[in-house]
Amino acid sequence: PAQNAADSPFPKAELHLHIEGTLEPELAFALAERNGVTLPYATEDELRRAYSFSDLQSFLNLYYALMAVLRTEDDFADLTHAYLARAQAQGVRHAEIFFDPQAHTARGVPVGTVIEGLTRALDTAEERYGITTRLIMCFLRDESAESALATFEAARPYLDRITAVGLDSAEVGHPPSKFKEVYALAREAGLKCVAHAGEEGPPSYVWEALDVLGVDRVDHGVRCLEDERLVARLVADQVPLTVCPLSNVRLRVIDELADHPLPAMLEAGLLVTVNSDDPAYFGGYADDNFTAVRDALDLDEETLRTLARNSFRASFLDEPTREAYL
Ligand code: ES4
Ligand code: ZN
Repeated sequence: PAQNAADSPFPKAELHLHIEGTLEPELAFALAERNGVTLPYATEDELRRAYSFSDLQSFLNLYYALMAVLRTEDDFADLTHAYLARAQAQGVRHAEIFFDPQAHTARGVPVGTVIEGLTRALDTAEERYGITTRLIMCFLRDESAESALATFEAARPYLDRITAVGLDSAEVGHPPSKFKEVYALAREAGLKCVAHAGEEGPPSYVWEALDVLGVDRVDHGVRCLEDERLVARLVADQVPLTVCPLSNVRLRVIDELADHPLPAMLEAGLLVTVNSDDPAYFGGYADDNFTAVRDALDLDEETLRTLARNSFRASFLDEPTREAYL
């Protein structure tokens, strides 16, 4: 019988996943109770009803508010274990995980608490879940360049646990060039570089991510299609784009999944991957995104395999490990 992606998900790498975006209502309430934090929602159902977004900012407001429950190393470790268990069930064999240190340091949680908690869980991931992992430290682009620099310096003692830096949060009005200096420091320290660009922001932000920040991958990047020269550049250099289909629908970057430019992006020769972004908020984890695009866009098995292969090609795994998946 034909394999059903839902009950036998094929191996894939997840390259665009915010760990704070995996906070499910159930865990949010459990951690609120454990930490004596009062949430502005009475029940899990009431919270779930708030998951209706009009744009990126309307989502970010809830995303940052719910983080109030994350306070201790245990909280970050529990959050990470919950994600890894779900990812394993979805065929994820490798995960490159974003975290937002400033969203926690701003609430008085030291960056060391965040990183120690995350890595305590991640250190068990290969053995317990069969998932290799990397950590990507993101700067909040709607905070200042100085704040990003201070965050990078505060994280220096932990850089051996961090593979790359990234850039996220409210995009429009905060072009990549604002963070030129901290990206130069990150590269000097031997880190890879990625940045969200071309989600809500214009193609010029993708150009800046490439030419000013020197990114190795672009997160989202779907608006690149508005600029023919940019597409040609991304294709020529095979710069990976970490596309998040369910996220794009929930944040109204596109109207509905059937209109998603994923097929056009593949057709153009772009190195596209499928990812879940903030799965607790957007209605699905890694394989749920694969299944959703398969059904909405009528993708054949070969295309799904290409997308899965792309996810390993685009990863920061070492060459031999990557090759073994291709
Ligand atoms: C995010 Cl979907 C998205 N875009 C930008 N920043 C983010 N942080 C968490 N999810
Ligand atoms: Zn994202």
